[in-house]
Amino acid sequence: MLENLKKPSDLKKLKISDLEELAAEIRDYIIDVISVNGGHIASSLGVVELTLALHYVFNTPKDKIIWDVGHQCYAHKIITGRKDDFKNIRKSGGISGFPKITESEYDAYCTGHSSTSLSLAVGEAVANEFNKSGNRVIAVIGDGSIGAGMAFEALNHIGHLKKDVIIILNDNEHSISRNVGALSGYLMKLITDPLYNKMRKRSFNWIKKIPRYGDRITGLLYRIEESLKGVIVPGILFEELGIRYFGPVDGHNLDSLISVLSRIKEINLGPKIIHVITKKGKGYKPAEKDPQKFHGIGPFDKNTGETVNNNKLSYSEIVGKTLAHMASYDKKLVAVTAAMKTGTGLAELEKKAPERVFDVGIAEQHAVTFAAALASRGLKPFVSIYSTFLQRAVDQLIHDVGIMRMPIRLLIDRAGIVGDDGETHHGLFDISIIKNIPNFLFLAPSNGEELRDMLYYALNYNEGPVAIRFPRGSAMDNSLELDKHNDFIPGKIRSLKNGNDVALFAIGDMVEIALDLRELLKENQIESSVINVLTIKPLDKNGIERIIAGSRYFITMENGMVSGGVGEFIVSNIHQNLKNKFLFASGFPDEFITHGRIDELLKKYSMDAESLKNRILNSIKGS
Ligand SMILES: Cc1ncc(C[n+]2csc(CCOP(=O)(O)OP(=O)(O)O)c2C)c(N)n1
Repeated sequence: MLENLKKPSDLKKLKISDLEELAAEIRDYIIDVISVNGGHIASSLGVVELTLALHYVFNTPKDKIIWDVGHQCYAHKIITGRKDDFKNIRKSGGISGFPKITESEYDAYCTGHSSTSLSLAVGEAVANEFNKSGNRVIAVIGDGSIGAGMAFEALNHIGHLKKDVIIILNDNEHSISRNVGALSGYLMKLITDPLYNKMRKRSFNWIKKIPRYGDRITGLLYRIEESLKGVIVPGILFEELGIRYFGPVDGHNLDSLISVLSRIKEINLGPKIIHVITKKGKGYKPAEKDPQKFHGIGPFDKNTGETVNNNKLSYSEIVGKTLAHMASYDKKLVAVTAAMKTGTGLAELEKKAPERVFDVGIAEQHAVTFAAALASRGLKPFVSIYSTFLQRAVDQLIHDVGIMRMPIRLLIDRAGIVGDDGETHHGLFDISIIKNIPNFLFLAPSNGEELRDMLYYALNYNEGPVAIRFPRGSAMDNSLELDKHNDFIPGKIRSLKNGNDVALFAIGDMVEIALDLRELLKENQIESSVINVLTIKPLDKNGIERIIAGSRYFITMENGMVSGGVGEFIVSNIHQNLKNKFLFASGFPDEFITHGRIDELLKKYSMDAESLKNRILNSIKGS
């Protein structure tokens, strides 16, 4: 079936039983490819039927399907002309793991961060009306993502504007971990409460019976039903906001999905929300059993679901284990995560002290401001957020933390490029943002041991906010002792190797590359020094000037944007007459960096040791 499917309109020729068969083929194909490439498999497996039903009923690409977060788009990609390309998903030169407008006309928007779909959908609906296009817009948003502030802002606007927006609430009871929060409890109530279920039957019976007499009569029936429903079940949140609620619907039953969507398509009277119940990981037993593990996963054994363990501690694990240890003797230590308990390592602390970990849901802005208040009353909050998602909370860092010098301990995980997830997920902007916020102490460890020491330092640093940025991946072997530490002194560079020709100022994970680079330069009779910058702010101006004064040239190396980065910061802060020794700042240029393996991307942007050696040799020749 899949072989013959060239575009979504081909679906319309199929019978429901054919679609069921097709869904099974798509699942097998997703499992085959993702077990090799890695990816967001559990969410994608959960929406195979929903994807088929949407493309079956609506007229894509004119009608727009907006996938919130976008990690559930694999079936969508497969049936929208990218079946063969899917084999190379997330690989260098292959298709992206997220919807991407440059990749296909069926991808309405680029997504990767959560909770943008409702704002996009209402914008589309307004534009459709202005343009008299007659096109429809459908936002597919998960029960985790609908709890974020941005989604609430859009719901508020949607209920007010009353435009033709169709919202599919894809409820699988999970965010990455099990979903948290009052809204998630409320959704559960909608599914299980007998009164709501009575209403569900009513609303479905009603939509099945709508005669096709044109909008005026349909509108009248609609309003009668609306007021009746209000009497039977007062207080359905969405209805109160002015958005018609339909559901719950079994998201794996193509018959129900297609019949409900077809009827809803007929009614273009204002915003509607269809509550669809799906199972995360559906159809692949290991993922159904452990949807959290299979949310985003590297390559795994298809038969067993096992992944390879490299016996190394990741930076996030060092965070989790070190905080767990410190929490055992410091009762003021608390931690905050925005729906990333496992990814940030905080699950480790939660095992030891569940009452000290606050998972606030997908709410980075709230996480930061909440932590500011905790800090102001003497608690010691560690707020761990991926660099890319922290972009959501820039104003909170300035307004609620920086200005009042609130001593939050901000852990910026996945700083730098992250590889396969691509441009929506690389953490390339935190340096330029944080180093420009007054009152922040800003640190960057180059290995797990330094991170550990900085965490101990941060615990007792109360003069203002401290931010620590560290990359994705392995930091140290398992033997690193986390219940001990060395004293860390901020504001001081660490000189690792001496050499008079070129000084290599490296930040964070670039230190390792600088050490390799030094060896390559040596083979070319160039002696270089390697300097671990460690503190981005305040810069060790004297230490840096001393090194530059003793070198013929210098370069800077960072895993972030060159523009607004540490290199520029160093150059602008040093004494005028040292500036002519500067060769270049290595980092990422002014463009969005696509997906690919980290080593491939470093090479592509001439940030690996070999390319840097060549750049240095050429620059010296030209100087
Ligand atoms: C702003 C932002 N914060 C965090 C994330 C990381 N993240 C990716 S998916 C996800 C959970 C989404 O849950 P839900 O909407 O229920 O979708 P599901 O994974 O269940 O399909 C999170 C927290 C993100 N993509 N964007």
